[in-house]
Amino acid sequence: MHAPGERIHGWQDLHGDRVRRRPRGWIVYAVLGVSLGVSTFATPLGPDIQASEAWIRWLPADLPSGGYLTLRNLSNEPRRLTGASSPEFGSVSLHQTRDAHGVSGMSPVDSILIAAHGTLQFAPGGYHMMLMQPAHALHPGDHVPITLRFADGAALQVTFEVRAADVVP
Ligand SMILES: [Cu+2]
Repeated sequence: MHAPGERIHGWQDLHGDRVRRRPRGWIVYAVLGVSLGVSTFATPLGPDIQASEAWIRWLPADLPSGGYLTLRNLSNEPRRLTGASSPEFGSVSLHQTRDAHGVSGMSPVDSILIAAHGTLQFAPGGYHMMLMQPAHALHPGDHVPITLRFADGAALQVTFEVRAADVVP
């Protein structure tokens, strides 16, 4: 795989044009232990959560946007995702869309467990990040940083690509 230092490099240019593109499509490499500006919270477990296919469904005007990605837990321990935040949104929350008695609705979830060596997929119709109060108008093609937080104190910054709503990834 890749050295930890190389992974760190992948999300340095959060708003720039140099978001890395790899042969198999763009993959956002994740770094654990970068936490909230409080280094004592960092958990030096290495990059054992890998994020990929991170995108935001663009919607016009001020409608809340949904954020989606795939997280792979490469470690031998379960990891619990407890929240997310972004300088680009006043509010980021974990949501789940569910069918209840034939009616689709969504509700906030406190946390999501990712099993050891498991995969958590956020996708329309299921888990998503509810992104509200954007600091700036978003446009398809923009790149937005979102920091994911885990129960063990680790944090993971991921760059999301804004895509038009009718584009199926
Ligand atoms: Cu929602």
